Order: sequence, then C-alpha cells, then structure tokens
Amino acid sequence: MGEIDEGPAIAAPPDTGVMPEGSRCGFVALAGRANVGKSTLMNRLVGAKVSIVSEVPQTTRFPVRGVLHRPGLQVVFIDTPGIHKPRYRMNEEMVRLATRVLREVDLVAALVDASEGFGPGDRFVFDLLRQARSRNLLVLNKVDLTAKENLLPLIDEASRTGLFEEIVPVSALTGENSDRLQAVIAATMPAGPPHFPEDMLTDLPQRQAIAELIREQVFQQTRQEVPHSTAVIIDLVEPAEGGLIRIHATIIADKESQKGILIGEGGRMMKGIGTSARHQLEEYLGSRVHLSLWVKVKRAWRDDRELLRLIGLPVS
Ligand SMILES: Nc1nc2c(ncn2[C@@H]2O[C@H](COP(=O)(O)OP(=O)(O)OP(=O)(O)O)[C@@H](O)[C@H]2O)c(=O)[nH]1
Ligand SMILES: [Mg+2]
Repeated sequence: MGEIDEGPAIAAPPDTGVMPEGSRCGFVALAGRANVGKSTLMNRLVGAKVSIVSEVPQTTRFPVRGVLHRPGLQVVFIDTPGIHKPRYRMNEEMVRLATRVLREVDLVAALVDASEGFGPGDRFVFDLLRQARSRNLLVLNKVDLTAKENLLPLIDEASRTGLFEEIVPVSALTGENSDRLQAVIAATMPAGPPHFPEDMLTDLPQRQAIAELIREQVFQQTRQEVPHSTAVIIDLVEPAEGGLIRIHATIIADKESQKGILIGEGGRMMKGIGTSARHQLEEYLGSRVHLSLWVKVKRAWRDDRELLRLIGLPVS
C-alpha cells in the first residue's frame, strides 16, 4: 500500500478466479460489403460519432473500435472496412484486416442492405463467415428504404445458410429496432470484466481521428475516383494563442487532375472541405480550431507501403 504501481494503463483485473458477479464483456465485429451501413450502425450502437460515414463505398479503411458501456456490460464494437475486390495494395490490406477481425471476436454482426437484397458481394461475406467459424448475427439494415414484405424472402434465404443465430432488421439511420439489436448482442456477451475504462468510447489515437474527420469531408464533398484516391496526413496539432488548436494537414492526391478538383475553381472546394472539417474538429476537440490544408500529389500512393503505414494501415 502507498506505493505507486507503474502497471499498464489498462490494468488487468485481479486474478482471483472469480468474475465480478454478472459482469459481461465481449468483442463484436460489424462486417459486410462496402456501404451497407456498418459505421452508421456502430455510431448508433455506441451513441457517439466514432467512425466516419459517407455515401461513397470503401469509406472505412481500417478497423475502428467503439465501446458501449452499460451497467454490468461492456461491448467493444469493431467497425471494419467493407469487403470488396481489391485493386490496390491499400484495398488488399483493408480486406485483409476486415477478414482477420472475424476470427478475433466473440460475435460477428454481419450487415446487408435490405433494400438491395443479397448480391454476390454479400454471399462472398457469408463464405468468409463460414471459413472463420465465427458466431454470427445477420443485421438487415436500411429497412427504412424497403417494404416489410421484402424482408421475408431475405430472412428465409439467410436462415437456410445455417450461419446466423438471429436475424435482426434495423435502420441504423433512423434507429428503428436498434434497441432490440443491442439487447440481442448483449445477451450473447461472455462473462468477464470490462476491457476499457468507463469513459472511453474509442481507442483511436487523436491524430488519426483528426485525419479521419478531414477525410470524411473529402468523401462527402467529392465524387467518382477522387475520394478513393485521396489520403489525409496530419502535419501538426498544437495549442495556439486564445485557446485555439492549430492543425496543419496535407491531402494527398494520386494525380494532378485530382489535385485540381480538390482545390476547385478559385479554391472553392478546398474552402468547403476546410470549413466543414473545422466545424467537425471543433466539436470533437471541444475547442476552436485553426485548420490549414494543403494538397499534394503523390503518384500510386495506394501501393506505397510507407504511406499506407502513415495513414494507419499496418501493411503485412
Ligand atoms: N436510408 C438509410 N441509409 C443508411 C442506413 N445506414 C447507413 N445508411 C447510409 O449508407 C451510406 C453508407 O453508410 P456507412 O455507414 O458509411 O457504410 P459502411 O458499411 O460503413 O461503408 P464502408 O465503410 O464504405 O464499408 C451512408 O450514406 C449512410 O447514411 C440506413 O439504415 N438507412
Ligand atoms: Mg464504414
């Protein structure tokens, strides 16, 4: 007693062989093809914006953890990159990381877009689940976009795969039925002490979260190939006079023509991205932000290991 214990930041529970009574904690992967609403659902379940969202497929580039805290229960959700056919090393890594997560969790919540039905991309995900031998739920997302009777054939086909313990229709966008999904997930969590401290919603490092919020605006405001061929690097985050936080970031583009689009006529696109990103960053950091953005061209960066590591994709 009285001595400072320099143990790990997240202390392990005392090894008494006895769990705190009724305490449960587990890891749940949100998986599926790109754009089905995995990140939207994670933010809904965690009750905070942890992972970025856009209309553009392949928004999420690495697994992002978000933590749900309830009395006696902690659920660590892992939002994964959408499963897709990779054309660049970056995309190979995205799919590799998402696939690996399936084997590392207590439960996989596989998502499909119920308004589109099952396609080859979804069936490919089902095959991955079979290979991973994971425990799975199926989430039929985007039910706000489809009539209830369209769900029955999907439920029927999904049941016949034998892969899913439960099939839950939800709308991540409106929140419809997300309470029921949360209850179903909670019921499957194993006994165990909480993994993260009570006030921790994500373990994403701050610089990476800042880069993600800027990238979200690039994804929301540009079209076609431009978002996919763009990365964000944080050059500086520092406190400045008047309680401001100064942030310098570089948007990397693949080609000169994309740099032109990112800057826009008279700098209009850059201004739009910068203003919206600054609002998001101010909300996230709880402080006024001075944001300076630059655009640089780095050809074939999506095949460049060093750059991929810099943006948080651990290349194998
Ligand atoms: N109408 C409707 N739209 C949704 C719902 N869930 C997500 N979306 C929209 O679908 C789009 C994709 O959502 P994301 O959460 O980024 O999808 P994702 O599966 O994480 O996509 P990737 O990261 O690219 O794999 C966004 O425009 C969302 O607003 C839903 O329940 N209903
Ligand atoms: Mg996503």
